Amino acid sequence: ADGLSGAPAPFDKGGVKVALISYISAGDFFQAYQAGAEAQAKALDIDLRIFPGRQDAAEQREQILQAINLGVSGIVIDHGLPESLGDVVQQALDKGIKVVAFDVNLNNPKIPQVEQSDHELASLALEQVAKDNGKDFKAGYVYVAGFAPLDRRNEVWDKFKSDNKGVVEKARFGNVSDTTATSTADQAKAALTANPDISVVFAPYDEFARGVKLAANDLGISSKLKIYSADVSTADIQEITEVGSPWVATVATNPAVVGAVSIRAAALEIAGQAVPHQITIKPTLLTQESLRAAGVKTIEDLAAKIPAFSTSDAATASWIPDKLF
Ligand code: SR1
Repeated sequence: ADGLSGAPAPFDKGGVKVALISYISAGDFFQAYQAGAEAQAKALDIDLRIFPGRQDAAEQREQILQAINLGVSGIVIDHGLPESLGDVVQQALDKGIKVVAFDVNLNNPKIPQVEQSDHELASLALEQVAKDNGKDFKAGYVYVAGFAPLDRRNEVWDKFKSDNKGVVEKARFGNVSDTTATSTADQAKAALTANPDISVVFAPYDEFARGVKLAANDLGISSKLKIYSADVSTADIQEITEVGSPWVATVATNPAVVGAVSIRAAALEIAGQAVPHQITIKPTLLTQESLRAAGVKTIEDLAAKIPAFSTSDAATASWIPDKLF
């Protein structure tokens, strides 16, 4: 470790240990988030220890204790179940370890919370739903309670339904696991078969949307269904823009940028510099039509066209390199 010239201690010496502890590692969003965190850590000469997430609350607790024993200066917690994390996170804070939370509400004034502005994300998606379908339709909804971003998006869906009584939620399903898309596809098949009048599915997580699209394809109903989601990846762009795709819009940030912001927030905390308690990265609406018209095929194409997909001004400082992608 050589350190960063002009950086405050301990980054001037380099090799600062930081742990990234995820609840979920599978899927495009989480892989890109981790890649962004790794790129930012490398640029800061951070020794990043990555603990893979297997949707296991007990294992995530254990990983936090392991990170404490490794002598890390900071821990980034990426998703998780708040009720199982409070006491071990407090142990880390008591040892002077800085903690940053992404998409898990740890409700502690000492812990900066990173999120993708989920209320705005869901609002943009549902505005597009209303624009394309009016306010009188039968809907399917994919949701799993207990995940902070999904719970925030759900608040907006609830309000959308109560403001628009012609929108009827006929079926609700969902699953978060290491096979989210295929398990959701099985549930979607049953829901769409039982409710053939569903014309819109709000699936605010790309793995959910991929599952619903698979089901629509298997049932041969892609032409009479419209799917609206959150998140984007190169694979998602291909699925959205392919001929006849029912996946017509998504609202997203670049997850790699979110990963980088999370590491920068931890670095600022470790350096004793100010970090806002709430750090939000704003999402962008991406419709099938706009992606096709702009010839966007990859996340890199998006980064070239939309500044928010290449960088964010959240949690920056003059000593932190932030041109990573
Ligand atoms: C299970 S929670 C999945 C969501 O977490 C991140 O906020 C992504 O946007 C994804 O939709």
